Amino acid sequence: MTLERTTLRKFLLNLQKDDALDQDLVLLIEDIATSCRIISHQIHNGPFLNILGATETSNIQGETQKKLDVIANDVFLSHCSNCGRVAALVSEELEDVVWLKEKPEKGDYLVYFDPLDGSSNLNVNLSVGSIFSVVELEEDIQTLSNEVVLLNGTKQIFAGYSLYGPSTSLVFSTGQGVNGFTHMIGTGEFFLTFPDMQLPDQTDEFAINASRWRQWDPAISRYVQECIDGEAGPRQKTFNMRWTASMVAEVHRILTRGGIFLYPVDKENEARGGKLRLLYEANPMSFIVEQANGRASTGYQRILDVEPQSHHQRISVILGCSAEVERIESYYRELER
Ligand code: P6P
Repeated sequence: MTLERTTLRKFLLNLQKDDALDQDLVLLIEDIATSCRIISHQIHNGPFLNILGATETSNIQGETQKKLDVIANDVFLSHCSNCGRVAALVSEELEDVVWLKEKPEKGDYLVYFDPLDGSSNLNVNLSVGSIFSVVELEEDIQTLSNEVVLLNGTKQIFAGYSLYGPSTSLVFSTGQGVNGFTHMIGTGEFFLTFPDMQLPDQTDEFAINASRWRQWDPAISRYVQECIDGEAGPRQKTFNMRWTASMVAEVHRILTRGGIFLYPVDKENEARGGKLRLLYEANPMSFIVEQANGRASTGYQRILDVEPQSHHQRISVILGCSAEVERIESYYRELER
């Protein structure tokens, strides 16, 4: 059966043949996939490798780093450096941009990644993921400054994630829809298993950390309350709720069966701009969700249009089935009026 399946390499070379993908980007995506294979192996053998604990260090976010946060970051750094066209790397785990070239040129790549998202799930054997995206420089760079990487999400030419769950999924888009692959233990191959992922227009499932309800703004409170009111309320249907504390797992579930994910700015996190980071969490996931016929918004504007002010900037994230995201946007507009 597997002989009839499409490997990642075959899929990418088919895109390249159609001139939809540059050879260098094919190589970079393969290196990212290799990083995901290595991280998957580390995670699934974590208890035997003494790497599930925390380190003594914190990252720029002030979060205590797990040993696997550091390992995953190093894996991405080393593999994404193979491609001669990668000019810089932006990682959630590193304070500053990592420059690989003294004189970056037009056409070089910037790689943004969260090497291990949701790592608080590691010690309890729940899903975690990696998030990554690539932007192509539109001009030669004269000065290596952090500001160079502050490009909005519409500039992405590739975005994807790897979900380390019961199986390891690799899902990405190069702007021609969304396709998902599953890692076959043993052969190490990624085979195409979720071709052309599309979000349904409607859903009856929402994902939010409900323990934060006291902090929510009225638009979010209204939306969640109406979901909970179910058939007796204005939505006139029953909703289900999920929360896995892993954005990658939430997005994969939403891509697979629909839904909406909410991590809005609230009274507790508004001083920091929210919880999730724009460049290497919200932008890649928004690119993927839009490519799958969904919508991704701050509540006030399309996430991909947000002009970054700093490379670890946080942002409000509401993404998933278009009708649900549009409903919340309408609630924010009503509040403004
Ligand atoms: P909370 C993981 O730390 C993360 O960045 C996302 O993957 C996840 O959706 C969210 O934070 C979980 O946040 O408030 O449940 O800890």
